[in-house]
Amino acid sequence: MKTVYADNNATTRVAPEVVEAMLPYFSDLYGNPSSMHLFGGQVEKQVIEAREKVAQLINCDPSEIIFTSCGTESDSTAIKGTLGSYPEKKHMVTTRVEHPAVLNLCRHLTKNGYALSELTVDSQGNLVLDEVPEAITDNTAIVSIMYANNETGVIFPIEEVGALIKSKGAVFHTDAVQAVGKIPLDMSKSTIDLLSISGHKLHAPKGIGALYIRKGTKLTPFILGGHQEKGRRAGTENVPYIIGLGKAAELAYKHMDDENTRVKALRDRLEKEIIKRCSDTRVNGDTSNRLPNTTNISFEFVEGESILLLLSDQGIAASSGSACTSGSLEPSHVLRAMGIPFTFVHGSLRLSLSRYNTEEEIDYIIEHIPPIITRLREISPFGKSA
Ligand code: 7TS
Repeated sequence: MKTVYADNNATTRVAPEVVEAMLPYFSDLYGNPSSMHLFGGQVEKQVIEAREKVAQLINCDPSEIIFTSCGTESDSTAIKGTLGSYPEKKHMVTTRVEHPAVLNLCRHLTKNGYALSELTVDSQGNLVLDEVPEAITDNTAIVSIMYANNETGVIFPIEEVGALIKSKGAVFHTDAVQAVGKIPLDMSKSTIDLLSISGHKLHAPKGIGALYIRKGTKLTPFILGGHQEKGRRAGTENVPYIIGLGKAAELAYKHMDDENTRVKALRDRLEKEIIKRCSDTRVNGDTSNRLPNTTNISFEFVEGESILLLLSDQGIAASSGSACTSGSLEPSHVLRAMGIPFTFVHGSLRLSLSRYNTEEEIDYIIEHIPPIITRLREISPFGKSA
């Protein structure tokens, strides 16, 4: 059966070049980079190079990057590590549309004596900037605001938020898991103190991430033990995966233009044709301020889960809301925060592309969606057709 993968915000294919780069580190080059002997020395240099490549992708100094196990660990390290460094401050600021890696953690921390302010978004999914200054007080330890939303792709005005935060003395964290590798980021010109990266969103394997820590930022380690990562994250380095992330970062840097031109054109055509061929649809999120690879479309009078199952029968992989929350059958917290009508929230479909998608695959999706929507509407109590 033909398959088309359009769920790249959930995870990506590991690039063949990444697999190739990693393989020697499972066999011949298995040393521990901290070891004094030749086996250690052989891999130490490559770990340094991988760190340089990740640093290049966001234009920071390599010493400002630590490797973690995933985006979630980077988020936890940033938030818990900051709270640990400022024990006198008991307030956090985030947004209602964060990934659960941030939102569930912050809400959990409110049970441990912390106060939380959750900023809202407008109907286009854009951050309500006016709320930022009043949300931050002298008691605010950390402001954690995602760079780009995983469900809609909407990009937040991070530097404008940063400018408002700086005068208040709070640490500024951004979960940039969906932005890194898709749009250019430049830490040399930024107000960001901490930035989370996840390998499996940019064609590295699952199980590797990174955290950017601006020089001079106070951060209590989340995992204590050995002296790895200059004492900022203990545990023997996951050398093969670090090499993989380095290679993926190098490729993402090289393919950035393609992502912003060819992939964007594929996404735009896909979205336009679906909207043209299906009635009672809407695009969720500000179409002029989005990641180049993501579209989130709602089909009124149908269930997103049913669309996914029928698409899957045709070999097409997509997502409704976020895979991380879909297990709970709760409608998307992101679309609800945007105030999208209930009947549209339930029929939402996220299609997220990558540099591996082709024109032919886009044609295949365009061909299969309208009959699926017609079929589902025919059996729905509303009796609508596409
Ligand atoms: N932050 C954001 C913005 C994300 O989109 C994800 C994963 C994470 C953190 C977690 O990263 P991980 O490396 O720990 O997996 N997002 C999704 C998604 O949108 N669908 O499935 C996973």
